[in-house]
Amino acid sequence: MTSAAPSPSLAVALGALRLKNPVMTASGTSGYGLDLLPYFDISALGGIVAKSLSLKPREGNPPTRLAETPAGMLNSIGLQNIGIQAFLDEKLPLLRPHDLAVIANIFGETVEEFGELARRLDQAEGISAVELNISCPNTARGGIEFGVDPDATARVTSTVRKATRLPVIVKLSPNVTDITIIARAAADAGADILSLVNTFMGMAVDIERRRPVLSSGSGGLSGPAIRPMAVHLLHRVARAVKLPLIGIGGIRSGGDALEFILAGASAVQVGTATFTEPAAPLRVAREIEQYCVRHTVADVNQLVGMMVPGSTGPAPPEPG
Ligand code: RRO
Repeated sequence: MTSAAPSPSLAVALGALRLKNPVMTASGTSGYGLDLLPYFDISALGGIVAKSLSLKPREGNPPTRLAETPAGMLNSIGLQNIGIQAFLDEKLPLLRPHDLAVIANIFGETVEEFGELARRLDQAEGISAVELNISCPNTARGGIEFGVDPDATARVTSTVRKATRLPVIVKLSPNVTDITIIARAAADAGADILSLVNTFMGMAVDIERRRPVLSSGSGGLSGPAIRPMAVHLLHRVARAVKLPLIGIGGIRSGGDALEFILAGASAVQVGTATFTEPAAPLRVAREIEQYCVRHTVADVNQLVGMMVPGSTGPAPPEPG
C-alpha cells in the first residue's frame, strides 16, 4: 500500500517577515488588497502589498494613465492614493480579520516624509512590514529620484530604519546603470529585505495623433515583457548582497515565480497579471506547490537560489 506524500511546506521567513507561502500581490495592482475580496479568500496568500501611501491624499495624473503594449502594460498613475491616515482608519481595520501579512508601501517627496510615514505605521496594529517606494517612475519629486542615487537610497533607508521596528523592504528601480550599487547602499543603510523590480521606463506613441499614448509622455512598463530582465537583475543582486529578496516582474504562473526563486528570491509579488485575472496570485501559489510535489521538494526554501552550480556563468565584476 502506498501513502500519499505529505504536502510540501511553503512557509518562508524573510528575516522577521514570516509568510505562509511565498506569494504576495504587488503594490499598486489591487488597491489596498480589498479589491480582491470578491474573487477569492486573500488569507490563502502570503501577503498583500498595498498601493503606495503618501502623507496627504493624491489624485494622481490625468488620463490617459494606462496603455497595453506587447506582452505588457504602461502606466502613469502618478501615485494616486487616499493618504496614510485614511488607510489606517478605513482600510487597515478591514484587512485585520484576514490571516496574511499586510505590507504598507510608502512614498515620500523628502527623506523626512519617509521617516514620518514609517513612524505612523510603527504605531499601527496589523502591519507586517514597510516597503519603501524609491522607484516610482511617475513623479517629478521623490520616487525614482532617490532610487537612482546610492547616497539618497542610504539616507531614506537609514531614516526609515530609525523610525520603525517593522521589517524594512527597499523596492529597487531597474532604471539604473548598476542595480547592485543601489542594492548594497540599501543593505548597508539597514534594509532587511530588497524587492525588485519596479517598472521599466517606457513610451508608446499614438501615430495617428502623433502624441504619446500616456498623458504624461512616458510611464512604467510591467508584465511578461519585463520578466527576463527582472530575473536577470534579481540574480545579479542575489550574488551582490546577503539580504532576503522578493522577485517582481511579469509573473503569471508558478513556473514564472520559480524562475525568480531559483535565481535567489525567497518570495515573489504578482502584479499586472491581476488586471486580467484577479485570482492569479492564488493560482501562482498553487502551481508552486504542484511543482514541489512533482519534484519531491519537501520545503520551498530548498529551491531558493538553487540553480545547478556552474550553470549561471561567471560572477559579474565588482563595481568601481
Ligand atoms: O503610481 C504610479 O504611477 C506608479 C508607482 Br507609485 C510605482 O511605483 N510604479 C509605477 O509603475 N507606477
